[in-house]
Amino acid sequence: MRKLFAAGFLVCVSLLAARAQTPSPKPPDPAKEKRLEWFREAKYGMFIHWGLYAIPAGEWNGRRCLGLGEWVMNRCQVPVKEYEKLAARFDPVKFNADEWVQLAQDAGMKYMVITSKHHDGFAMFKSAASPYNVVDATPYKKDILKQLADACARHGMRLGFYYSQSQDWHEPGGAGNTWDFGPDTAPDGKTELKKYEDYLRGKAEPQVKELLTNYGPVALIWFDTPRMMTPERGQRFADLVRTLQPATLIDGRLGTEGDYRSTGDNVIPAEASAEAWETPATINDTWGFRRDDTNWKSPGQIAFKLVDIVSKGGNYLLNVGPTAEGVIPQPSAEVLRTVGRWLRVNGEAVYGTGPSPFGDEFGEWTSRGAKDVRGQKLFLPHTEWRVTTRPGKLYFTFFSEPRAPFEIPVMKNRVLRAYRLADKAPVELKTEGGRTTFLLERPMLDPMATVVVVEFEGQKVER
Ligand code: FHN
Repeated sequence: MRKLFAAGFLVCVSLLAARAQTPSPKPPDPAKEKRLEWFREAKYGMFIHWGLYAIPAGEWNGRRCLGLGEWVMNRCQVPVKEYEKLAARFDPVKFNADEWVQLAQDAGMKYMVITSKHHDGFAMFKSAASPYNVVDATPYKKDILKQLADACARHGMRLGFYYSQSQDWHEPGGAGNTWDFGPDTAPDGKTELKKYEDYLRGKAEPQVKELLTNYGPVALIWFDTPRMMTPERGQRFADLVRTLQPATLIDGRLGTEGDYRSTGDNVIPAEASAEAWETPATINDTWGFRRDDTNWKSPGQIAFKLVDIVSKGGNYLLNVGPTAEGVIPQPSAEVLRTVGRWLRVNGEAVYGTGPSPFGDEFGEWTSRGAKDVRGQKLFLPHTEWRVTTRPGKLYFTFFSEPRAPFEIPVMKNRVLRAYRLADKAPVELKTEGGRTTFLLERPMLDPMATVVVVEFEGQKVER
């Protein structure tokens, strides 16, 4: 008995100790929530990866460089002296900022984020901090960001800038260029071998300052790959943003806390979460244009991913990779426009909605210990339907035809009525033994995705 008591006491003590170590949830930050308001409403944005890498488009001197288009310099280990010659050939005569913004609007996207400087170090804007920029180093001579910022202002579109703060393969002090400048760090992985501080203070920080000063309101700064970004260094960028444009959002890849969580590339979490988050994703398999990548996702796949993400509380930042001439490849534009047409009819189920109150519809974790390609526990997604919410309403989006009556999960609120969102046609509800079902007409009104709105008594619809 005494032994039992002692064991129980020990368990209690260790439980209490564990509780003491668990960080308590952070108190809500009203300023951050305010900044995030538009982001939570927007749900869907256009990512644009555009730079000198669009010229080689995945090849160097006739050799295919495998991997992402914007990584061509790295993949084919192109020396700076060779790669920078591309600037003399950059003349995107077909670039039309208004057309790009119009496409984003036709696609139903509510914000745009363009690479202002990717890892190759080339700035798509006029910069006093480095002559390696589109105005000073190309025959084109015009500031891409300025044109896009002006067009966005004309069309009422929010604009954000991607900025590679750590990797800069053009600068001896920047991270990432091992083929010209050697490794970033000693084998201990800590001791820095480059003049990284000089690069940060001499180029990256001044350029971020330029971005926040010369282009009007910046919706967000999208930092990336925070190599060697200590919290202190990250904070210097965060301070710049907060001081120059307090309303600008910071993504989740700065190296210190941003305003929202960025998932891995093309990663859609298995579950919903209340914090703000965003999935950056490709429409084919590259970000920067590659001539050989025509693996476009279909409109149905994009629509599913969008609603899947939104039903889990996130945003979808979908990328296009324009050609060196300044054209967004036609097949990708067509996919975007098709999804945009669907959104014009069904956008009420997407913009500004809340996440699913359920979760079972997302899929299930395999019980057999299998791993996915990333080595993570395997999740088997279900793709039949997703649900989003507004006060008093649930929006069920069906991606395949339910063959049997669909049972509305039991909620505390009483069901009032249901209708198809696209044409407002009533959907007949059957209630038996406390269970409410409906049968969706076949073929579905829109084979890509059909939304049924279910209205409930009261505003807060709860399980
Ligand atoms: O290395 C980059 C890559 O080129 C691309 O910009 C993506 C977009 O999320 N971010 C990095 C890899 O995660």
